[in-house]
Amino acid sequence: MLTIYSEQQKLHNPAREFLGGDLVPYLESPKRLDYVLEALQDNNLGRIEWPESFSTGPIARVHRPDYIEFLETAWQRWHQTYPESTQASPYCFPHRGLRHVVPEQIEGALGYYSMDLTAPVVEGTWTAIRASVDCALTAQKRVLDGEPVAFALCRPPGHHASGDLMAGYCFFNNAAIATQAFLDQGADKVAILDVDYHHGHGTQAIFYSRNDVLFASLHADPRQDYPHYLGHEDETGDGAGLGFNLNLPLPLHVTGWAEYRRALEVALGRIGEFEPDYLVVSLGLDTYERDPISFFNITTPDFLELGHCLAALKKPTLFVLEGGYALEVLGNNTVAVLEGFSAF
Ligand code: SP5
Ligand code: ZN
Repeated sequence: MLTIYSEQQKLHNPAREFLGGDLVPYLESPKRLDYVLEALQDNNLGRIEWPESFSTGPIARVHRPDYIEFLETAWQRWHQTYPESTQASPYCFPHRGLRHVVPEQIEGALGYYSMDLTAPVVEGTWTAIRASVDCALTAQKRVLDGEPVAFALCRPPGHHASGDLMAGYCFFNNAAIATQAFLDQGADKVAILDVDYHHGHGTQAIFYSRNDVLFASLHADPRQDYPHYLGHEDETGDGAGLGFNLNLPLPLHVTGWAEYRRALEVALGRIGEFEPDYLVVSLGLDTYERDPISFFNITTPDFLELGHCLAALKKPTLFVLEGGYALEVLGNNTVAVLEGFSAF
């Protein structure tokens, strides 16, 4: 399987994040890329290529221009205010009853463009998030040009980022940008299947009123885990998009492969019915049984099965890496899905 990867993605390297009331080492670490690369190579999974460089044009099809400009300049603005600081984080947000006007000052602007505290901007963030999008768009282009499947080894991940909000380690929504690129280059319909443990609320929001993109997601019940405020079963789409959003929330602790597979069949059935030209998989490996922040019980052999199930759709497929924080096994779990897909 063809993999697209860029070393520049490592330049986003925040030291810490807020978790459980404390500052802890940043879980979405650049090391994730090394573990996945190493496993791809050890298992001879195929060619690994660098991405092409794309302009911000395809990003602007999904994200607001002022948000893109904000991300490009945020570090420099923060650094002018706090020359000693190594990461920019918001602390105040335009909550219920407050005005949604972009503040002039960087701290206010950071809150305006953030849903939570877990997407800190550092010196290398802009370069890394552009490289991450480049990986997704290069892999997308290969699939468009006839490659049956490609893997975008992306980081930072994207599925929590909406049109103008960063969240949950995500800045630009790689999967959404690639999906929109398929449509802009002639596809009529694209399905996104999000198998990350967390609901891909950014992706859902971006396509919520659209009927040319089916968004289907299996994830931790938002009543029990992040992103807490979106991802319920009754979110089925809006306007023309009604019926084109499928959420399958699953309970923490008791979701193993048997339960997961039943929900997966529902999602795959709906995708089959939709008859997409392309399938984009938001591939999170944080459903793994020993993931440090997640509570499903999916095993490495189950990931192989997952790959099999996805291949049964028989669609040109783009895999985009999202979450997965059990570092030592992240590579093996990723390879399991991709091998399961290829072996079908
Ligand atoms: C891309 C991705 O996987 N982003 C995930 C961001 C999750 N950040 C919040 C983690 C909160 C963990 N709390 C777990 C408590 C469950 N009872
Ligand atoms: Zn996740």
